[in-house]
Amino acid sequence: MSKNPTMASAVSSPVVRRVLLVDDEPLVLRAYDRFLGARGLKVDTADTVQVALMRLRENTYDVVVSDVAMPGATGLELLVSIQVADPDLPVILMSGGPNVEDASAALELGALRYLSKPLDAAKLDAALEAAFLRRDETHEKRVALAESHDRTRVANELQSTFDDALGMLFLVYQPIIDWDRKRVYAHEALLRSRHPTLSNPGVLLDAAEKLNRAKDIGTSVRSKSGAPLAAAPADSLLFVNLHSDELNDEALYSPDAPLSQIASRVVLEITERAALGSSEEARKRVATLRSLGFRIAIDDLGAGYAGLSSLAILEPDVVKIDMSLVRDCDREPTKRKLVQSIVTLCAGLGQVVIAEGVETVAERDVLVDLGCNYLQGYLFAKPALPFPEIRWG
Ligand code: G
Ligand code: MN
Repeated sequence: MSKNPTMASAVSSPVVRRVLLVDDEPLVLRAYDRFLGARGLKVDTADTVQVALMRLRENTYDVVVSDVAMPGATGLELLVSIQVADPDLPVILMSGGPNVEDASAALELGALRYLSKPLDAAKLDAALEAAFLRRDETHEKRVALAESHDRTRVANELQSTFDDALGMLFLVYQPIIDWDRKRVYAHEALLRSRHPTLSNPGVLLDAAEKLNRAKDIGTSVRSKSGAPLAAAPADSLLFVNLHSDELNDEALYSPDAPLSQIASRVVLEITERAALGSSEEARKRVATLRSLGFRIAIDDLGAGYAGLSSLAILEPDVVKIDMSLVRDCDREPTKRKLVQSIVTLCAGLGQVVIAEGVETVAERDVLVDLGCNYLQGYLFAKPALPFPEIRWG
């Protein structure tokens, strides 16, 4: 950054402004953190979009200054999430390799500025000043106009961005293997989108939830996911993730629906990520799905949101152990004991157990030793277009 420490007036205002600074490069993060701190701003940092989203949930900021190119989700994806959650929060994007497509996408999606790195101090000051001005103006406007037309426009734009992403949705498939018999037990269909800014499935689902459109994603996934099954190994099953909102979608229960036609080969995965609603209601709905021929799996068992009570409520046919319990199970005795307990419990209940997210040979060997014969993870195959090769060795 060029050294030109002229203080912008809004930057030196008596209100302490809070900045969220996002960049995956530690050196850049530290340098800009210092620069902003020297201007009397209160700075929080994040080295990934995921961390940034967590900070945004926990704190209130006056501006977000974010890098564009980062591994995982990009600054543009962060921008979209912010536009969904708080369209009045100004976002300044910065890029080490600025290009016209990104710049126009950024501005179209509502970024306040798109700056190139290394940042020019005067330009950054001017952008911050504009951000704080806008923050104050929008705050006043909001108080005056509860129902702002701007908001409707932004919401409509977001709806249309989301519609575009929905139109570009496709599925990848990850094998679940039967280790003993060295064959494919099933494939899990996993959601992806070719949309340039809403491609990360987590960000897409987040946007869907905020727009109350999770059902629409489910409809698309359910209509597409079964198509490649004809080319899958005979008798192999298809695992499809259900969002809990889909349980309230009558279309899910139609005997004429595409998935219902192949229900005997389909296992529906349910998590408690969003609440299941009343347990009586969930029980009834799951019973209806079973009467159509579907089997039921509990997804992510052992993650924060999938509690043991879901076993009692849903009485699943299949239990998927979350990858947080699988990770390093060869080195962590407590994880081994937890896996062992789940395997024993599920064997007693006649349930199939699958370990998710297996990444190393050591994890695989421990899981097999513990009696967990069904495995899924990058060690065997990453999710890919139908159907990825399996590495057995
Ligand atoms: O919540 P659910 O279990 O459906 O999430 C599956 C996600 O986990 C997918 O997005 C998939 O890409 C990812 N995944 C699959 N196998 C592995 C793995 O071995 N390691 C990691 N880190 N992620 C995995
Ligand atoms: Mn799943």
